[in-house]
Amino acid sequence: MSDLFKLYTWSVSLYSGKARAYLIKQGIRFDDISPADPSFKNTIEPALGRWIIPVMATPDGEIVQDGTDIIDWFESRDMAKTPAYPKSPRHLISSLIMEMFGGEGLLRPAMHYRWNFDEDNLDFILQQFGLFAMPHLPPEERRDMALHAAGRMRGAATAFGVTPELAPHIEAAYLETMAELDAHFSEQPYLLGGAPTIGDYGLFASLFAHLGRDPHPLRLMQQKAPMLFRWTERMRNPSSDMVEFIGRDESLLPKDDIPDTLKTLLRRVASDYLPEIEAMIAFQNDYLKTAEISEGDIIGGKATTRQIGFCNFVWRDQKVTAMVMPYRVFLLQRIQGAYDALTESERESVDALLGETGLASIISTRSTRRVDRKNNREIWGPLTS
Ligand SMILES: N[C@@H](CCC(=O)N[C@@H](CS)C(=O)NCC(=O)O)C(=O)O
Repeated sequence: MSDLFKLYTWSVSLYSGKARAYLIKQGIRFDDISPADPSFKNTIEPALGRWIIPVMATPDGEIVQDGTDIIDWFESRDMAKTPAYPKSPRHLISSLIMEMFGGEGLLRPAMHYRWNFDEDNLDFILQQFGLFAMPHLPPEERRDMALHAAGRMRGAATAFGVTPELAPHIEAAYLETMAELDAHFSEQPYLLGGAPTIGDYGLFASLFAHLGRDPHPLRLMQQKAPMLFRWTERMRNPSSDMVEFIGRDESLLPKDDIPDTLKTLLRRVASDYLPEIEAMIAFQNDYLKTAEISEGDIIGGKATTRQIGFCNFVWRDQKVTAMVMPYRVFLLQRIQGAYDALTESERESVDALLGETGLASIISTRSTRRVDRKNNREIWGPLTS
């Protein structure tokens, strides 16, 4: 039996990047395997009840789906070289917030910049989708099938709120966000100093496979945010890759310090993602009032369901409609759980930071029922109020 971990991924997959970057940074020996490999259909899919990546298979045959769960598998076994979860309170909470923002809050620009720039992107995307999904077919046969899959994913973009009316706003917001990320990574190698933490891995989801790899947004990043681009290289390098930060070591910033450039990014989460979080929780709490649910039920009734409905909210004076995905509540609860576990004085210092950055309600906006994960899927947990 191989002693290597297997990671079922492909490079075009947003969430795969998060898990892969973690394994690379921790020096864990693994093989990237395509889900087109027969073992995926024969072993992984039946175990999960759905087609989804990334999936990790451990040398003992354990199967773990989900970027965060893959990271936590190693963290809970003390196998991390540089732990993903900072020990000090403000570092921990801001890193968890950026995890959620990177994987979920940046999905609108990630989908927009992949699917709405066909002239620059489409040939490359179809070639890549065909290559990874159907490596056994001759290249000329792959394109038609990839086109079919692409049609499905364009549809999914709309469900995330990517519409023609919103496109100029998504672009304006992304340009601002990119500039803020560029300013941060001009001063810090990673979000919190000299080593990556969970927030870096979360951000890497959107900022690599789509925004840092598809031709149109990649060029935009190289032209407008070269230090952000450097960070996307750094996150794929087993070394700390901080050549431009002479004299820096691999430790996090001292004294639980949050640099101003990170405060700016937290304000960005408040302006660009908090309205959606609040609308999502309001929708879910309403849904929970009438839905017939028992603790332990698979959310949506089957493993393949990702959303329970649509919520509306206002962002940049625009009305946005977007899917409500309980997985996001799971990520939100991680922030809230970490906060609840702090001492009173630690909470005070976190409260000051969240107050200053407009994020106070990220702690108070709570679901009336927990979203938990069991057997690699989201389930309804106990009532919380
Ligand atoms: N919460 C999951 C999300 C994984 C996910 O959405 N993966 C996409 C590819 S990037 C997928 O497999 N989608 C297939 C589908 O939804 O049918 C994670 O973080 O691993």
